[in-house]
Amino acid sequence: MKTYRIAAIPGDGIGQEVVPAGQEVLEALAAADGGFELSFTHFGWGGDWYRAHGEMMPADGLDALRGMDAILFGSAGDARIPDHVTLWGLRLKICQGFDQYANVRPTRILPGIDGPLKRCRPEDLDWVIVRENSEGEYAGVGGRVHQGHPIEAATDVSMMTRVGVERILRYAFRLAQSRPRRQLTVVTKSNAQRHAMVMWDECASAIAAEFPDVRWDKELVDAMTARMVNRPASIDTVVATNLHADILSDLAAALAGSLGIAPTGNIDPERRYPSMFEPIHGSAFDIMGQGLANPVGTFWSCVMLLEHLGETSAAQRLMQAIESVTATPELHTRDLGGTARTADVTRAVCRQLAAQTR
Ligand code: NAD
Ligand code: K
Ligand code: MN
Repeated sequence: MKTYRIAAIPGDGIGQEVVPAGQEVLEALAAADGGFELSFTHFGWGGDWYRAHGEMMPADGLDALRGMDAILFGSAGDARIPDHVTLWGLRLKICQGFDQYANVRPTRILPGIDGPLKRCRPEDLDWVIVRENSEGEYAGVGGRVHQGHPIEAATDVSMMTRVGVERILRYAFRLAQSRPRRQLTVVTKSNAQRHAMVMWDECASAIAAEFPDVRWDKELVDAMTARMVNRPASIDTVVATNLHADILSDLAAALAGSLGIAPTGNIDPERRYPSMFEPIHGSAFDIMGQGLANPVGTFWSCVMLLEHLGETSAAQRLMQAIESVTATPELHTRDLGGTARTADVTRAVCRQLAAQTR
């Protein structure tokens, strides 16, 4: 029987609550399915590791992950350490070290969940946002001179390469092509940012010619936020830069009901390295350690992990179990207006998975 090696990196804050919940659900699924086994390796990297070792993960940490089939991640972010240190020292180190250049973020209004949009039916909001995940605004290029002085200058250079732009656009067109509506919106800010964003537009037009069966359009990122609220049904697949898609996908999650339910995959489409799956949310300092975190975003990320491993039917069964639980108001966590706790939702999903096999 196939055994998949999974790295579990809970990281910080509620990552330490939702990743063990995700592991529990995946193990229940493997037990119920019987077709594959999972072998988890736990990595205690993050803020605590930083306080003990002066870094968020060991220098040779990527080597420890290299042989894994997939990574389940929680969050990088500790209230006592600057956010740019935690993010760059852990999550971005893995994303960039393993060239996980496609960050895929599905959004749907799950059964039983009320989004804030008044006239939006569940079928009107079924999106996938593809985020460029290796360069752009988060390329790490820039610096500060004369730090602390009145003449201080600081830059974060948004560096886009043609190779990087073409590969993410091609990935997004291919993904759009695989979805029923075959529709892609390319988001830029090419009116104000007249170099890299204009290159995006040019690359999009060229690559679109390779996908004559995909309907595509362009939107400026500011207008895109309004379109997401006003005309959700006009959107299907979206591709945008690292920063733009980061922001759009938190909005998307909120429009679908909560930041706590949204999943993501940091994918190396060429499969040279392990891909990493995580909820899109962060450490949630305001609720950490209280058992209040919604684990659904992590569970849905586990669905994406299984799809990536090719375990399609297991992925479908987990998604069904998640949806039957979201459809039950008594199993809604506080972010969804309910009183259920992380452990209640986890137990309910495991029970649902066990019931499916009977
Ligand atoms: P956040 O996502 O941690 O929290 C924003 C709000 O959403 C909070 O009110 C929180 O309680 C709520 N929320 C988030 N996830 C939830 C869940 N599963 N269930 C219920 N409520 C949930 O964003 P933030 O406050 O901007 O960031 C906190 C820390 O997390 C920072 O250090 C930040 O850098 C880090 N962060 C890390 C990642 C990552 O590792 N991928 C992503 C985002 C933020
Ligand atoms: K996360
Ligand atoms: Mn984000």
